[in-house]
Order: sequence, then C-alpha cells, then structure tokens
Amino acid sequence: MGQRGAGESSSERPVVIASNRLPYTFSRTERGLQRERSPGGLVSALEPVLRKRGGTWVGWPGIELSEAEANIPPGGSYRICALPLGADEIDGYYHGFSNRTLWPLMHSLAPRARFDAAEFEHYVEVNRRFGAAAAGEATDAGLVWIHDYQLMLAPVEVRLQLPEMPLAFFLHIPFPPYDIFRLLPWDRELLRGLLACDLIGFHVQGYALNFLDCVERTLGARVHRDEMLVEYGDRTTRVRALPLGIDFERYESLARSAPPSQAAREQLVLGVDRLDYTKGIPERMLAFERLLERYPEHRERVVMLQLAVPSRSQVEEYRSLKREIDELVGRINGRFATARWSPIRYLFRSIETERLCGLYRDSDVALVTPLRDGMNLVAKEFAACQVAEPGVLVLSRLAGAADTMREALLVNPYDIDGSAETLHRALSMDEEERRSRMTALRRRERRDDLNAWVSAFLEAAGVERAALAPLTGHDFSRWLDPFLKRYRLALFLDYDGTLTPLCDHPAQARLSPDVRKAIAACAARDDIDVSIVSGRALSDVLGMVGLPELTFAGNHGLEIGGGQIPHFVHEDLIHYRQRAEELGRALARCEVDGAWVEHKGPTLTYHYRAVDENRRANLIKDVHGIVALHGYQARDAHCAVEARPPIGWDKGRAVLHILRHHYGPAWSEEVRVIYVGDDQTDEDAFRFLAGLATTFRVGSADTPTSATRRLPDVNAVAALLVWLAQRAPSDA
Ligand code: ADQ
Repeated sequence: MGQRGAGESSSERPVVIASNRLPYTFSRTERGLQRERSPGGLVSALEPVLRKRGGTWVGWPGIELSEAEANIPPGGSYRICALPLGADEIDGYYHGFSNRTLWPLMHSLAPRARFDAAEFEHYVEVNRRFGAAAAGEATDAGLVWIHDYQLMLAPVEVRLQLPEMPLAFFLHIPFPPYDIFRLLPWDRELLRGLLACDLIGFHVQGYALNFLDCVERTLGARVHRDEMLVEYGDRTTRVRALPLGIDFERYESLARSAPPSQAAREQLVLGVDRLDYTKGIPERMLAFERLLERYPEHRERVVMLQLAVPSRSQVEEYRSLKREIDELVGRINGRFATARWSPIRYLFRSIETERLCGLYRDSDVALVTPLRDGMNLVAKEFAACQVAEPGVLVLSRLAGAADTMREALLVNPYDIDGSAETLHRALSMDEEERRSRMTALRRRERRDDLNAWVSAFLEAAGVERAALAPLTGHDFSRWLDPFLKRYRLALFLDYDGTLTPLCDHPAQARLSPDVRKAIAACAARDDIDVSIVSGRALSDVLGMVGLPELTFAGNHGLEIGGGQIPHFVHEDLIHYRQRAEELGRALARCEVDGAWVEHKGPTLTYHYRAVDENRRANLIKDVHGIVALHGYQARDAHCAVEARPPIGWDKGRAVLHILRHHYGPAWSEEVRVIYVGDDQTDEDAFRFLAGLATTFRVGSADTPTSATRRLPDVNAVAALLVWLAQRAPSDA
C-alpha cells in the first residue's frame, strides 16, 4: 500500500474540512458583524493543515449571514464556506435529529432518544447541502475530511459529485453496539452514508469494532476484522482507531504560568464538563455525598468544585438536568455544610483556559466520570497540567480515554459506592504512587498529542484506496452453507450487469464462456434449478444465454418460457400491443445525440448511455413525460428508462410464478432461493423475497438496496456460480 499518485501527491493538495460549526463564532453587535476564532483545540490543530495545504472549511456559522458576509476569507491561505441554515433546519437537523436522536443513541442512552421522521428529513437535506458545498470546494483537493455525527450522510453527496475524491470521516463520539444502533429506524441509511468514505476514524478500537459489526449484520457488507476493511458493493472502506490527543505543550505551559487558584487549605476534587447528561454529573455528586457519609474524616477537609459550561439549553432535557444539579448541590450542601465549610462549589459557566489550567494543576483529584464519552479531553488536560505536586485521575471506564489512560483509577460511574471508595483511595494515595501513575499518564499524552493525531489521520487518509482480496469459496461457505444445507436450490439470475458487464449496446453484452460453463454446471446438478430473469425480450435473453434447458423470464417476467415450464404470457398484455407501438413512435422523437429506443414487444427501453452527461437530465424528463402520457410506467435503469405496462407484474411476481410452478404452493418448504441482480428492476424481486431468500445486489454501493448482501462485480458472481456448482451435493 503506497502513497497515492506520483508528482504532486494528494498529500500536498488542498484539504476541504466540513464540520457542523465553523472555526469562527459569529455574532452581531452594535459594531456590526463580529468574528472570533473558536477556542477549541481541534481548530488549532486543523487550521495549520489548511494554512499549509490551502483549502476550505465548510460549516454552519451559527447565525444568519448574507452571502457577502459568509464569504469573508479568514485572512490566511484557506477559505471559509459558511453554510446558512433556516430556523426549521436548525430545529430539525441540529436540535432535533443530531442532538435528540443521535447524541443519546450513540452514547447508548437509548431511552432518551426520540425518533422523528420530519427531523430526519431535515438531517438528510442539510447533510446533502453540506456534502454539495464540500464537493463544490473540492475540485482540486487531495482530501475531503468530514467531522462528527451531525454529518454522517454528507459523504454520500461528495461521493456522488466526486467519485474519485479521497474522502475521510472522523467520529468524535462513541459508536454503539449493534443492538443499540439498530434501534434507529434509519440505521441502514447512516451506515451506507459512512461507507461512501475511503477512511472512517474512531477514537478507540471498540467503536470501530461496533461499526464493523453493524455494517456486517445490518447491511450484509463483507468485513475483514484483521485488516479492518469493509467491502460494500464496488467500494472498500478502511476503518481505524485513531485516538484524539490534546495540545499537551500548550496546557502544560499555561499550567506553569497560571496564578495559584486557591489557598490550599482543603483537598480539591475537580469536575469539568459541558453540562450534558452523558457526563454523569449527578452520579458524581452522589458519589461525593457517599464519601462524606462513609468517611467523615473528609468532612471540612475536602471540597468538590464542579465547573459546567452551559450547553444546548434549547433542549428541554438539558434544562431539566440543570435543575436537577442545582437541587442536588443544595441538598448535599444543606446536609453537610458547617459554619466554615461547604462541600460542593458549583460554577455554571465557561472559564478562561489559563484559569482552568491553574485549577487542574492545583487539584488533588480530577473526577472525570462520564456515563459514556467518545474520548474525554478533560482527563488529558488534567494530566498535562500536573506540573507541581501530582494529583490523581479518577476516570470512568466508559470514557474512550480509559482505553489508553490505564494508570488512572478506573470507576463505573453508575456504581455510587464503588466510586466513593475509589475517591477515598485517591484522596488517601501516597505521593510515590501518585507520581508513578501521573508520570506514565503524562508521558503518553505528551507523545500522543494533537499533532500526532492529525499526522496519523492524514497518513491513514493518504494511503492508496483499500481493496479486500476477491471473494473466495470460504466467504460463500460462511454465508451460504447454513442456509443451503440439505435443500434444493432455486437459483435466479439477472442477465445484464449480473452475468455480463454493462455494455454500450445490449447486443455487445455477450456471456463469457466461463460464466456459461459455470451456469451450465449449476444447472447440471440434481439439486439446483436455474432461471434467468431479464428485462430483455424472452427470445433475446434465451439467445444470449444459449442454454435452453434453463427457465427464462423475459420482459421483466411478462413472458416466461424455456426448460420445463409451460409458455406464459401475461394475459393483460393483449390490451397493450397497440399502445406499445404508439409509445415507440412517440419515443422515437427523443432518439437524439446517440439515444435510441429498444422495442421488446410489450415493453420498451430508452437507452441514453451514449448521450453527453449534461444533456441527459432534460431528455430523461421528456421520456418520463411521454411514457406517462401513454399510460405506461417509467422506471430508471442503468443509463436507460424502462417503459412497462402498469399491470402490477414485475420480476418479483415472475419469480413467484416460477417457484409455484416448479415446487407447488408450499415451495418455501421445498427449496432455498438465491436471487442475484444488479438493477432497480431487481429490487422488486429483492423486496418480494425478503426473508424468503438470500439475495445479492451486484455493483455500485451508491444505490440503496433491499438485497441481503452485495457483490462487487460480475467476477464475484462468476465466483459464486463456480462455488455453487462445486459444493458437496445436498442429500435432498
Ligand atoms: P465534548 O463532549 O465537548 O467533546 P470533552 O472531550 O470533555 O467533551 O471536551 C470538553 C472541552 O470543554 C474540554 O476541552 C474542556 O477543557 C472544556 N471545558 C469544559 N468545561 C469548561 C469550563 N467550565 N470552562 C472552560 N472550558 C471548559 C466531544 C466528545 C468527546 C471528545 C471530544 C473530542 O463528546 O468525547 O473527547 O468531542 O473529540
């Protein structure tokens, strides 16, 4: 796996970053529009990349901006593309689907998640616009890098517009286990959205493995856990654990310069969080209360300081959490306070970073106990600031940071007694142990800092597009042996795009001798019956395959023949003969610029593969109009529009007809069914057979499918046929 391309490699070309918020916060004051650089560490890490390589940062400015205002360059060598959102979109996409659905669900707090289809629609639309804006900025870019859960569908649009663009994603929050993620009614859509990327980064291995599990079980994608690769249709995605670090040096040096934060009369236990229910603030306070109950010696000797930055206050759950914490602080203080001491101090605001660093430095214990957290940077900042007497980090085992910060004292934040015991241990720990633990923590965080993370991510994104080794018999055995065992197999195969690659003209799509041989070998077995199901006219597809012993369904199943099945023509077709001729004449008017009409008896196909891409949209629209005017149904296929009579018959019905004929009404007890197809018209069969068969969709990962699994290309279909022909016979 080398670097992409020679000469000006993509690792030098511009980068487009997309995140929900821009690296600038905008506000309107009496002095006009004000722009302030966002304080977050991530911004400071990513900006140098943009300054060095050039590019654009795409994001929501947070307030409404005019077009001229939105286009102010940041004064460096990169652009800011501010994407305005309307009030409805902010409600639906941001407060709604992002923060009321995805945020709790991804943190495995499922009962807090609500599922609202209208909010999801906003999410889809805003993501499409983010993707389009990123693609628009990325024509000469070497990488598009999308951030976080608000934009999990944005990769789809980038991929659609720039099929070859290196595309990467980083998720800042956890990826939950399959059993949680599948509660989401749109789980397939989001998984497919992420799989439009070449690289997906997670904080820790556990999230990456959860993701692999989800795409395998939900989408039927092929997953290689050792290589951390996912093959879905014709695309392979690399999945990596890339734990985020902090700007260690900056925190350390601020901690050295910050003035003393308090008179060291009492031991200080510090909590620092956004006010969020995932952070476990009430549980932490209960643990502190339990400590004071069980170990009265800490009374008047320990103070807990909780800092909470206001966050998402439009969402009711955050407002009620604030009330809950206020009450808890009041109750615990009321219970234990003395004339000279109050156990909990609580500040509901943001404080300057230097002051924060002083507090980190002067704290005896940092209590970092989220119920769930993607990483948690507070734990790392605390370690970086331990430049004086070393303190103790008490860390939730449910934070991503716990994966690497092994020398912390780990707690389960739900276990109030256990947390109180651990806090007692932390407050009583001797200096030697504190120093050993903190030295190890600091060494790691200094090495794996923010810059190391950016470099590791860019390196992973710069590696050549991944590819899994071709499918082997072993893969098919794993997928199909348990399904097929001891049953006859009814095998249904589409023709164009499934058995032969798609060609400019249908006449060129000839079956290779090897594939014909493999089909014949399947058909020669006592325990396999093969049917070919095609949109071509029956005689046409029969001629192309040339194995008359098979069963054939032509014209999307309107005509069935061959093999041992009585010839079938749908009875309603009699009413459409003349209309088909009239439609053919009308469509002839659209035979321009290389487009042409294929007459297949009762159905017609308008082919536009040879038409210039930017002329297609108008032609397709005209064709759909003409088809509808003649009382036919138009259906988009690969570079073609299929016109079919509206008689409620499709490939799904045709499959049922064949199954009932061959095996009787109880066919599902007699045989196992496999259907392989690549087209929209095969989706009818996939839907019809859902739960009754194993279905494979061949080709592009970009189209949604109801098939059980995907195969990358015609070669994979050939491998499947060879495997089926050679497997040990069933004893049915
Ligand atoms: P957050 O949920 O925001 O981030 P976290 O990683 O802890 O969580 O970052 C919080 C930041 O806010 C820290 O830098 C902290 O110093 C700062 N902060 C908190 N309270 C403050 C206060 N009162 N005053 C000033 N600053 C304060 C999401 C994920 C995390 C993941 C990060 C980065 O939820 O799991 O670590 O993204 O990927």
